Amino acid sequence: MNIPLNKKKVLITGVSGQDGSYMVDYLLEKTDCEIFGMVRRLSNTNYSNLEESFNNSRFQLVTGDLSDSQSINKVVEKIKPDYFINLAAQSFVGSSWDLPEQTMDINAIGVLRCLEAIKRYCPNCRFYNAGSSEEFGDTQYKPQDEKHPLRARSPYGASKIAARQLVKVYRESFGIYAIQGILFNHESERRGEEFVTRKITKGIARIVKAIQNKEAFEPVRLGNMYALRDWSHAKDFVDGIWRMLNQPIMQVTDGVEHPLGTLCGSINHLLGDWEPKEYVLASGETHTVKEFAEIVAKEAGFEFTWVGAGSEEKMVLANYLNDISEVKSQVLIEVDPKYYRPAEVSLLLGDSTAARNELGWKPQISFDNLAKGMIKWDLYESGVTPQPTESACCHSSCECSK
Ligand code: G4F
Repeated sequence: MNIPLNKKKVLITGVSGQDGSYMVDYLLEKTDCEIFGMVRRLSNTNYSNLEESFNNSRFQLVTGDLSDSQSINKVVEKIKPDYFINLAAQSFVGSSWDLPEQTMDINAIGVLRCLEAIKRYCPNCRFYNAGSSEEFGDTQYKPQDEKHPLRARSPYGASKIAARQLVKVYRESFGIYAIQGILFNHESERRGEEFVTRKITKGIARIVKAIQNKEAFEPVRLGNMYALRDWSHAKDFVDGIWRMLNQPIMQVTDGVEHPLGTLCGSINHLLGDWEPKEYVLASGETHTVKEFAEIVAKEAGFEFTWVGAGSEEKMVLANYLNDISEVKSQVLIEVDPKYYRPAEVSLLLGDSTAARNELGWKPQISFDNLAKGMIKWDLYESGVTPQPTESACCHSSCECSK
């Protein structure tokens, strides 16, 4: 492990996943930090999201495992990071009913292991833990802001609430700059295929390819298409996370806040009565799974109609590039009750006013462009279309003004 002396050091867990890899891209571009990506020692590794980062000497991998405190202690003791961004998790809500203990162990006890390591080896480190709108569960009002009660509907949601409480305890007991953001759904072409957005875009791309090859195809099978989610692009959220980690430290005198500085490092123990805040990151729009599927199918060139209702509802092909005479199957999407969850979070709609006003954060990529960008990417990956042209700044769907 090559440890630099002067530059700020950032330790990121979950670094090969969607959020971790975008965080690496962001930090390499926007800061001069040295980045340590923590990965488990696995025989089957997939670092495809990190391919470009490996060319940068400011990025390196280290080995550690959230389920093993010794390995975390070792990494933290050696690196003594200035920032510790914990993006590793059992992040699939659907699996959390089948793997409740593992979910709790990684998502809650894993956080405790990180906090203990920080307390012991680098108490001035700033710690971010990935929190979730799933903590709001059966929501009481909309849009949901930071004050919304925590009412989990899944073992996953419960594990994130437990982690939030641990982060709070370590912040208040030991003066550690430890926060857990409240992130609503965020997606991209790096999203895992078990999540509904990527499952749809991969599935529709597979169908386009089958039609091109004049082959029959299986439909995409989904659960509850009427769940409402507040979806954004993951790229926008890593910017929000970094802003949350870099709130200026304030000193509270007679109830009034005065800035102490923005540098992390040796001033955390002066937090005193001031605490860093935990913010909601969200687009402020909510859409059904069905709406997402419609945008994707249209972008892929399909004309379709919906037939049936409930578990019989289907998206059926009406036309494809003006000719369906040679198409061998007709159903693009159908419901399979096996994907229904034991308890559903029906409506998520976030209120990120505080992050927008206090951190200057704003998402750049719309829901529509997120869906279109993802299907374009999957059509390319399936070999149906040439590579989408990236805009100068980031992504084919990006709307930012650069
Ligand atoms: O894509 P999903 O699996 O994401 P979910 O459960 O909302 O959780 C994601 O967002 C959270 C933030 O709010 C994160 F904390 C969490 O880690 C994860 O990133 O499901 C979205 C919705 C659900 O209502 C689900 O029931 O889509 C519905 N759905 C319908 N059919 C399906 C399917 N979900 C999946 N995964 N697969 C289906 O076939």
